[in-house]
Amino acid sequence: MKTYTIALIPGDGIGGPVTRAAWQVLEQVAKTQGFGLASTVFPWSCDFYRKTGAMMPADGIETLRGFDAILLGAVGWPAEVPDSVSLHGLLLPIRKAFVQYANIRPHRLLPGVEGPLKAERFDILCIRENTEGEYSGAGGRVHQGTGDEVAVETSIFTRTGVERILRYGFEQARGRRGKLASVTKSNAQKYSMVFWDEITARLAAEYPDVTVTSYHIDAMAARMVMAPESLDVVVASNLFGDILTDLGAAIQGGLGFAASANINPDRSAPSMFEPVHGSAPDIAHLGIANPIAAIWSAAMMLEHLGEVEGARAIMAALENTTARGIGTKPGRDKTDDITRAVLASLNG
Ligand code: GGG
Repeated sequence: MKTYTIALIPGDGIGGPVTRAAWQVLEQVAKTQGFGLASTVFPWSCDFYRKTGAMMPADGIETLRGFDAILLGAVGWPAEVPDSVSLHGLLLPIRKAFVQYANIRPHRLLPGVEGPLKAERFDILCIRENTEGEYSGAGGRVHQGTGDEVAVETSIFTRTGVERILRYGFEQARGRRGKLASVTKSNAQKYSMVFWDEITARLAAEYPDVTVTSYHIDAMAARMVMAPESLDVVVASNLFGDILTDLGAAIQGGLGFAASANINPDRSAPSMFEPVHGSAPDIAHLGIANPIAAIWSAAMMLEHLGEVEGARAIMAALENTTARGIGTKPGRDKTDDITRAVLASLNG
């Protein structure tokens, strides 16, 4: 029997309960599908930072490298640790060190979930560049605290980075409905984004079966609201992808439904799976975090590991659960009740 080693990083706030829910579902699927799962829990979080002065130990990346995959909950506790410290101390280093350059975020309505739009039939796969661009961390501040203070933050776009994320997008589009939307702001950002557009146009010649359209980020934001059904695969830079996928989450009913995968397509290091949402300190102790995004992310993990039937079983159980109206309204149902309903659907 194949056993997968999974690093669990629950993180902060609602990260704990939603990761526990996802793990319960995974364990049950493993039993029925005949594969094994071995977890190691890492307490890396803002609490860990408070105790040690770092979000993870100095050898954290090397510790994770040996695992088949990483399942993460949520990171951030801004009342005690600045978000810029927690994000740059855990999530971003993992994505960069393990070359998880493709951040995949599916946006569609699960049955029974009411989104804010009239359009109900959309199925968008957002692909966010995940290792460079606006989140490269290149910059600095001088003359701090004086009237002459200067802050500079530089986006870095490399040919390797842009080409590989676009190529990944073209391949995904080829396996779906054959449409790729490439998102920039090349009228205003005339170096990096024009570079991105040029690479899109060059690659398009290699994929004559894929229909490519370039959009500016502002037009794409409007399109995702006005005509989401017209979109298939959407590829964007790190920051633009981050923002668009919160919009994607909103049109699919809320962050409680937005799953994501940080993929290393070459499989040279583990990939990481996490709900799009953060730690939600405002509801962290209420027991009402929606575990659906985390469970959906766990299904994406199984698919990546090759356990396609297991992934399908989880998605069917999620759809069965929401179709019965469970977990469909933010804050109404308890995390444990939603999890129990998913587990029951898996059994049924
Ligand atoms: N579920 C992971 C998490 O805590 N996300 C919150 C967040 O701020 N993420 C930033 C990012 O995805 O770049």
